[in-house]
Amino acid sequence: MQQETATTFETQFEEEVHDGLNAFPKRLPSKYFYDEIGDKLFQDIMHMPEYYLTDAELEIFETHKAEITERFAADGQPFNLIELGAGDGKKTKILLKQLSEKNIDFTYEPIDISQNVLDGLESSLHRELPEVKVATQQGTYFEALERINTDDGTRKVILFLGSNIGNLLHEQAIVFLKHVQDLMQEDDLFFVGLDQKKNPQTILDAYNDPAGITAEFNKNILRRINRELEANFRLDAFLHWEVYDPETGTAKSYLVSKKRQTVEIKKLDLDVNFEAWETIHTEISQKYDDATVAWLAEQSGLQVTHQFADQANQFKNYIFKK
Ligand code: AVJ
Repeated sequence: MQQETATTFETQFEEEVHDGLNAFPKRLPSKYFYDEIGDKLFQDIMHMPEYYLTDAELEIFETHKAEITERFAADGQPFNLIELGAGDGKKTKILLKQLSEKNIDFTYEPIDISQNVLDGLESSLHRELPEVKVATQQGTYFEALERINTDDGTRKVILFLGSNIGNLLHEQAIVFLKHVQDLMQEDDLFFVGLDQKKNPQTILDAYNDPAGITAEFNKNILRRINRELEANFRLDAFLHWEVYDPETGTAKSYLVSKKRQTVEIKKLDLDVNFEAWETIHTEISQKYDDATVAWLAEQSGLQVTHQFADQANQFKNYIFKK
């Protein structure tokens, strides 16, 4: 039996920061980028010319909204349109508008970790599309998935946009997809946005912009540790570094210590030593191709039934069923 550690943690954040910075090589989970400042920085990223993902998915929705929503509506029975990690809903609104113009009966159920984000989304929807039925749910994907599990049997169309699944290694993505698969009924659909393999330079530019917004976003995790765990990371003593492996399709973000230094994290009672040029791995952003998507689906008990691409084939949205 493994021995219990003496340290107990108040939050999962404390535990993951502790474990990640004691590991070799060091790592921190990208989900902790998203506090109030991080949400704002990600909004800025989505508006950068180099971050092609958002515009490409928007183009797909504009071009294919008729076919996409027809497939969602299928048999004409009412359905729940559930979105995992809804954010500002900018892209989804294109589909919501199309569905409502076609008088299709559905309820939009956006799920997000941030109540703040959900409140903003709900009020903008009441203003822009007052006829759309909205039921927001606050929570993590997995809490949300549990709630989906206990619903009333109405047909489900689950949205997971923006290549959000790309933050997961294939192995973790399969666990996630299996969860979703397990909660799906025969006629339910799963609509997923996945960024595609492309010119490696385009990917590096998207994750290493000259204005340094992505660097700020990456370093925000240090800012957050400073604030929430009483630490003294100096943000200018770390470098944002991006690599992309065109063979595996994995983009990786690092924070690199520019010098030998020690950082104190008071709330964890921890001193973290960095050698000069030592790394913290903070994020992966996986890129896909059709063969990899088919393999992931097969591993998770899903099938790809349709796919939609932008003109330049930068990004694709796939419809999966059980
Ligand atoms: C929100 C996970 C899709 O990986 O492309 C943007 C986050 N990181 N720039 C991505 C992100 C750096 C983004 N996702």
